[in-house]
Amino acid sequence: MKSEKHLKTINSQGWVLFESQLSQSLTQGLRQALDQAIAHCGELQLENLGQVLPGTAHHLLGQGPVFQTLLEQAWLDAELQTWLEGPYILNSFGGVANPPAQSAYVHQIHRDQRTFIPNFCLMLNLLVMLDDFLPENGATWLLSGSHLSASAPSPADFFAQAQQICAPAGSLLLFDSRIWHAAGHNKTQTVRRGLTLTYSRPFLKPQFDYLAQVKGELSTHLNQVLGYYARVPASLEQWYAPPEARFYRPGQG
Ligand SMILES: O=C(O)CCC(=O)C(=O)O
Repeated sequence: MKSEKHLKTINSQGWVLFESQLSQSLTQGLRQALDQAIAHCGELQLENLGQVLPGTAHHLLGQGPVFQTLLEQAWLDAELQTWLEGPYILNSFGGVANPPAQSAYVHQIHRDQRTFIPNFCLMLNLLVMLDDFLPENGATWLLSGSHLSASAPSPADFFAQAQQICAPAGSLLLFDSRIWHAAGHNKTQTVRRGLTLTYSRPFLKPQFDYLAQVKGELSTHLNQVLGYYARVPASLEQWYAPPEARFYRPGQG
């Protein structure tokens, strides 16, 4: 099975690249919706935090139907299930434009899972490239194998050993959330956009109530990914429900 082969790669180097997966029309729709979301979130950031976090938007589900479409299409579902050993949920759904000549928190060397658990993959990042990722526009730097290490590399060690992951728009980069990484600096005149999703095992609390952002009947996949099968019961009636109606269903880890 292909996902089994990739499992070895992600276990050892911490990441796998899937080039040119999304159609051009989906990629274009996501670019437009991300531009709008960045403008909207920028206004909120200024109003509430007193500053704009350059080129960043958070919790995109609910900020444009195309973001729900992307989730519904279940990209890399087999791989996510293999690496997270069963059903998984969305932990966060953000976007980055990496604007020219600006610094943002994503340029710092960081990892997205703050709690380091050795030998246990709790969360995976899915980076959806919406523009071509190139050395000059700040393709993401990843330090292969660093998901196995508890401590942060020094900047000198990081930039001596890390590599920039370059690929065409529409490519998907999946990596263990323990890996040390950084957005590159954009030295061109145009934005380099990407969506930054994380998926976790269902028992990890998501960063946002994504179920509350969607309306109407959802597919089984979307219910799973948005955490409908991993909710916290609020009454004994909800707790004493048959397995198929439980708030926290069997098989969710
Ligand atoms: O935009 C990038 O290149 C990296 C984004 C990132 O660091 C993150 O989502 O944690």
